[in-house]
Amino acid sequence: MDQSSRYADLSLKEEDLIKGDQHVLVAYHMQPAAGYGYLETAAHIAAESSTGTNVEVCTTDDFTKGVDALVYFIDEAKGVMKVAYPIDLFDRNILDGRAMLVSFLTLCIGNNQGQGDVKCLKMHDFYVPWSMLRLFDGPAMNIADMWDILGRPRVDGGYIAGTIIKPKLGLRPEPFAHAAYQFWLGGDFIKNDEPQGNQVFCPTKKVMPLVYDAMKRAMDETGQAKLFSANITADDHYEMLARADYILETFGPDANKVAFLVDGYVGGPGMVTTCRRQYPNQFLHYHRAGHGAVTSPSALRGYTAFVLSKMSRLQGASGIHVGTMGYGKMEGAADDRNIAYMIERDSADGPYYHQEWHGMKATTPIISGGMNALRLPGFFENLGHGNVINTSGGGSYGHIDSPAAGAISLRQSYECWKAGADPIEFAKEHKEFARAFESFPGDADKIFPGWREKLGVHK
Ligand code: CAP
Ligand code: MG
Repeated sequence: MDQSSRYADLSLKEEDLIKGDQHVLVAYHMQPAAGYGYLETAAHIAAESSTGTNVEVCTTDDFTKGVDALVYFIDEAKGVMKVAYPIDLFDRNILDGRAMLVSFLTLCIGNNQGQGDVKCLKMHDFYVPWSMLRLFDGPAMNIADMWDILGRPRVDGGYIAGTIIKPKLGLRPEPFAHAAYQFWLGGDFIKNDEPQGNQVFCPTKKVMPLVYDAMKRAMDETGQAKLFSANITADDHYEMLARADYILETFGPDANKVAFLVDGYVGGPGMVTTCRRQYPNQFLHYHRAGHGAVTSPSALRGYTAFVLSKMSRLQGASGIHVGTMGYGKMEGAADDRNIAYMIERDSADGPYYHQEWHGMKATTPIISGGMNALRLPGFFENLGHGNVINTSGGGSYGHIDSPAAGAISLRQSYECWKAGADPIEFAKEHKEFARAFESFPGDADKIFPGWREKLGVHK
């Protein structure tokens, strides 16, 4: 049934919709299934994503039609469609009248994902009007709070050298804590790996006291504050709270040095908001493991990594993994820097919409995935700054001297880039950075051809 007479109005002007401040706007890449018209399919998507279904129903009244989502733009040749969603469509908390991200997902990336008349439907951008933006929690903490704890300026406090306890799973409490201690002798920040929790071979109530002891010893020995991002991901809300409360109690006077890691994609908005609202004094670390199922360029439905990151700022993520923009091991490209700019700036352009954040705190880009001291300079050059948290697992525990040397090599890499120094010349004066070349020879050969001769390495 062609519903375009009701669910499409191509005379609507985007600037008027933005000025009206009453619509969430969404840009999708869409291809209809064979045999279906473009506008007809777009209108069906708008229907299923708001007030309709695949047939007329007798119960529809005039008020209903007033909150129809409307297709206001299509470019069939490029496969782009845009929909205006009246903000009144979205669910509000009965507790405080505020917005919830799950409603945005249920409507805008909900049933429309399974329609038989659609071959491809992927959200590439969305615009949130101020009337809706102010109803989201946004971040309570971000990198500025970490710089504070590390004794750095709250603005441009620079690169935070981090790691992930590796191996991903399999360490028991003592070796786990020792791995943390070794890295903290040179680095700032350690996170649980995304699946690390309360495994039977490494119970939370055994390992966390040992990690805290390792943190205290490392802080004593280095005279520097250290940070730990503890995974509290769990299915059950109360389990999550139990983990978080135990960890805060364990770290006691140093609880301010604990961030909470939430596997936000697999855990979903409920888990992220639970952490955001129950623990507003802790940095909310959003790990996105699993997102590739929908964000990968090979996925024909879902949404992009850009959309995921923009949604995370609304939810209140203090930091989210934004990928390595082609410099690490995961999918990504240099222009993914627009993801970082959208979550860290107060005013930024997405692929289809400009977004003003009206002072909502920034979400910090977290850079992870196959990174090491050799890959970082190119990354910083592409992004244009180093005000990020970087977690290099292999890049630290794979350094041939020690995890501490790995950590130091990461920091030296940032200093090299910041100084605009030539990495080979810089390596001649900085041992840990130089030894990163020998630790990761494949990367060194690719990024710095001829490095062996220049650094006098002959094996
Ligand atoms: C990185 C990592 C990260 C992913 C996350 C891992 O380890 O801990 O979870 O890279 O990817 O488990 O692979 P390495 P993203 O540093 O050893 O690669 O940040 O793109 O979500
Ligand atoms: Mg990981």
